[in-house]
Amino acid sequence: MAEVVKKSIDQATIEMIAKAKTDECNIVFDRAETTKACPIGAEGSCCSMCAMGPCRVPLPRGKEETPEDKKKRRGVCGATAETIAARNFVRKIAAGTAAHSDHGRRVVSAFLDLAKGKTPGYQIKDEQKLLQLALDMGIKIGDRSNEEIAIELGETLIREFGKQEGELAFLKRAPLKRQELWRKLGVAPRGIDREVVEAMHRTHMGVDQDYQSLLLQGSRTALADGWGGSMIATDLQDIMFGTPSPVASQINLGVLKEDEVNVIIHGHEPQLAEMLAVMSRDPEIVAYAKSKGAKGVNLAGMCCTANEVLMRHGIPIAGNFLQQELSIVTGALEAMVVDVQCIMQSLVSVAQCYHTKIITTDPRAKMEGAMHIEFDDHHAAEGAKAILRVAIDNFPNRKKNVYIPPQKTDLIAGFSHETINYLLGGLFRASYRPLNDNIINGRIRGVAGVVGCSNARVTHDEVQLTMVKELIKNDVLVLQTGCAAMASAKAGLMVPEAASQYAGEGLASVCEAVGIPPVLHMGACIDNSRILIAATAMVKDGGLGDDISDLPVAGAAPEWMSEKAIAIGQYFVASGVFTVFGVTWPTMGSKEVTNYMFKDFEKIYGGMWAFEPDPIKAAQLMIAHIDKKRKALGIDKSRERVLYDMTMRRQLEGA
Ligand code: SF4
Ligand code: MSK
Repeated sequence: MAEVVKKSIDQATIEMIAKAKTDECNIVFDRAETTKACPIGAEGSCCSMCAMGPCRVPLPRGKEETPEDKKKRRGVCGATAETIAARNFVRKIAAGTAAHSDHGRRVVSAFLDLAKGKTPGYQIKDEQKLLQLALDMGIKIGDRSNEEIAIELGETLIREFGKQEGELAFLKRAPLKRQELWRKLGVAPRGIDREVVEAMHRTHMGVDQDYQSLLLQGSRTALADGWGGSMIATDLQDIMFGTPSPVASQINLGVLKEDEVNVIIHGHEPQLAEMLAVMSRDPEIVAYAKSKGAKGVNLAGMCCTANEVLMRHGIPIAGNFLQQELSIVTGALEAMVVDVQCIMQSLVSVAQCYHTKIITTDPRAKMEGAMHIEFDDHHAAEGAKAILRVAIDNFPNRKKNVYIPPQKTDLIAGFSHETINYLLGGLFRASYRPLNDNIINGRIRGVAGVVGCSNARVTHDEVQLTMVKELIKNDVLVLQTGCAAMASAKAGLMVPEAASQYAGEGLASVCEAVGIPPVLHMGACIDNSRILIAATAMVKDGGLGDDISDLPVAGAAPEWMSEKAIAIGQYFVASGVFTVFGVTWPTMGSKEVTNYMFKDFEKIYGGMWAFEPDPIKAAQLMIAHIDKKRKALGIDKSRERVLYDMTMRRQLEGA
């Protein structure tokens, strides 16, 4: 058991790892032991951009690199270790940006179909956000119908992907100073697809061979993700499915039910998940489930799809990235329905140990051995029902080895930018002013975004949780998305009561007055764009400088694994945020490139990267950065404390 404990600190996960062993089912935690990470690839020193390679140019082991060693560290074409490390890094950014942005493109196309009346199952849920976004984009409202406005908005936004000149429209949402800096540096993205294609071109054999120039294109590509593809996806999803507001739910494998048909939705895009959420309660589907001996259909989420349907429907979450196989290991999962991103290919072989059906639904993401039921937005209800019937038909096939671990934890999610604005300022004076005031008076020391994945190379959930606890203990308000948010939620940090238990005195007093947890769930990976908007709102509300880089804020992805995390990190850095990653750092093979990103970037962007696998040390780096910014703003000494309690907020609203 001791050996199992090291793999995770989450009890449900620990129990399921042990069950997988008993059931002789090979899972990710086993493969992480048998398949060692390649140290040369991990440090970014392997180039496979042409057939004269792959060329490996690792740092010398066990000794300091001499100038002579450095000269020898070249590929067959002469590419230096610097060029190779930077090229590999920029390709990760391009892949991450492509993933988020292809998601965004699919959302725009669903939005256009909705506006044209081609998808009867969906409606415009947030009219106010539609009109606001249309105004932001310069679209005439007048007496036009919502549908007419939506068509023009969708057509305008779809052009953002293929635009060749100019700059992305959403860049205008950033603080003015930041926009000017991007223009001066030449990193303001022109079109989303254009930046990804140019990044792939410039990293091809024999093109851009100056690491600083390569990294500029890395920034431009990443900004096309954060202020482009991801932001478009978040905004249109809110319009179609509703802007999240606080919602209570539960998380962990204990949300699966012994007497119901369990269906997990896993992946990233919410269209299908939304329809499954509705159809799982359909009387015809419930009756069909009962006809097979189950009490009903129990829908739960996994990874970022889970965050999407949690935020809008309160659907419970079964777990984060490293728990996807384990939900099958319970023996109680009838179907896992997947779309795109973060879906382990091993799901099919794990399912063979039990009775689970793996159902792929997206033409871009098929899996050998899985059942494919292609989801079509135009016939969404029928598609969702067909999938649910497959799951229900599978209920009688459960084997004897069913065990659902009891762990499940309460959480509150749904802290969109709009919700935070309202909670802090009240309905009539929605604003970040009270947050800024509490930062200025020192009750809140700063704000940290802790995001990203779980990674089988470190103890599951431990790194995130240790970091988040250290931050809130030191009065840093934590905003979270993705699988990192789930680690905190499982540990009980996402309920208002966590404030008095885990947060420092100042942060706890603000959380108690407003009635919020000290760790706020802001959504899925693409919703990191909400954090950019929140940071911009803090700048615009005044008192904390005139750019994101002036704010006492920091970012982290302590258990990252996906290329999307690198794209996210780079757009945070290029937006002026100090960002710390854990686990491993993919340019370690070049000290020059790494130093450039860890030091010189600050002079260029006002934000920079850092790598620190120890979560306490990483949190302390973030706190030191926050304190540095507080000092620069002249708010390092606590001022008179103005706390907006409920009474004061009511007075404000009534004024
Ligand atoms: Fe080797 Fe150069 Fe080809 Fe890369 S591009 S594989 S360094 S020869
Ligand atoms: S799902 S990208 S493991 S956060 Fe977005 Fe989780 Fe990372 Fe996938």
